[in-house]
Amino acid sequence: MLVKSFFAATVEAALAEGSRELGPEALIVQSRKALPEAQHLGRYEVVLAAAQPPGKAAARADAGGPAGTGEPLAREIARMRRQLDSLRRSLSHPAAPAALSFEAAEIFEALVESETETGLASEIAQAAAAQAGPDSGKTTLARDAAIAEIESRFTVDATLGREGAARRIAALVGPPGSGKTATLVKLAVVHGLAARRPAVLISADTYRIAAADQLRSYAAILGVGFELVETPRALDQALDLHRAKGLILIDTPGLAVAEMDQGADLAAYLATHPEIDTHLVLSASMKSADITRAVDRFEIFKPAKLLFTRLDETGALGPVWSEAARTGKPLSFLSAGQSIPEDLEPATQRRIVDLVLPREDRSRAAA
Ligand SMILES: Nc1nc2c(ncn2[C@@H]2O[C@H](COP(=O)(O)OP(=O)(O)O)[C@@H](O)[C@H]2O)c(=O)[nH]1
Ligand SMILES: [Mg+2]
Repeated sequence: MLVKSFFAATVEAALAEGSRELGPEALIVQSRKALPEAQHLGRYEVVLAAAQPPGKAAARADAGGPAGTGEPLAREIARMRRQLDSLRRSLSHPAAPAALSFEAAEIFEALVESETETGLASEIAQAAAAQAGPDSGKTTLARDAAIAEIESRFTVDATLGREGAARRIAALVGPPGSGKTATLVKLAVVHGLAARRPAVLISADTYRIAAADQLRSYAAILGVGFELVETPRALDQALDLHRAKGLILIDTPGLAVAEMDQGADLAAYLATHPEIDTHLVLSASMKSADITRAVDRFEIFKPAKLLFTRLDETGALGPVWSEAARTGKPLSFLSAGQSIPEDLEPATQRRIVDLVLPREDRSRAAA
């Protein structure tokens, strides 16, 4: 076993020099900013370990591992190669933290792949590195630390209406086509019909005639009440009229960027009635920056929760939890398809974490 430090102006250069000297199979023990006393040798230090210097490498493929772990050499080399690849890829990312263990670098890479906001991905990876220590081979420890860190950054709240209130009132707001009406019908089935709670569906969507008709038809099929309201005042009256109902769900017009003004009165009404639980409905397949813009734009409604649809249309859930982390708003429900009501599920941290940080064996199998 040969352990050696390589210094250079960049991590990449130090790595390149190290692999030239020790061979491409060399294992990275550590990469960090050089200590002050070694700064004259180069800004970064990469510590590499090799089983033996190249050339002298023995052909005893099933001899004990280089660290004396008893692991067959071939498997050890394959593992080192994966770690090197993974570290190289993540180090080439502009937001990658300078010094990460392999395990933390792999976590960073998985998070970036899930399109988690890079600053957040970097913080999670660093926290995982700090918890698991610099030692390699502690994949589970680092992963558990990363999971705990992710879970501490966002919340879920899969409830409708104020908990404990005699009647539950919820409104769905969001951009056109985000899935408000479809989700509202799913919620009516699960939290109304299935929970034996008398429900009424209210449509405040008077901009598109067909939109209200769609909800009216669903209400008829489900056998629940339906009201179309044109103004916040009419909404107020409808809420009063249906005060004995256990569940009231309010559908709202999908407001495009240029239409936000038209929704100002409704927004003001919902924002000032805390008994109405407003969920902002967004498509998980939207670009991350567009999700952030939509969240900021719909803040006039003061939505309490975020509800994501179209999980079936994206493999990258990073933006979903990054947005929950950024805003501090809990995730309520997740929709992953058009089936009513099967494709609606309560948001759980476990589900989100499983999607953004696939298990080691699963990501390996897929690679
Ligand atoms: N694939 C998929 N389609 C969805 C999902 N949720 C809603 N949709 C579909 O998206 C389209 C627009 O939904 P709609 O509820 O009318 O959007 P709204 O304008 O926000 O009311 C409809 O065809 C829905 O069936 C989902 O989770 N996955
Ligand atoms: Mg609609």
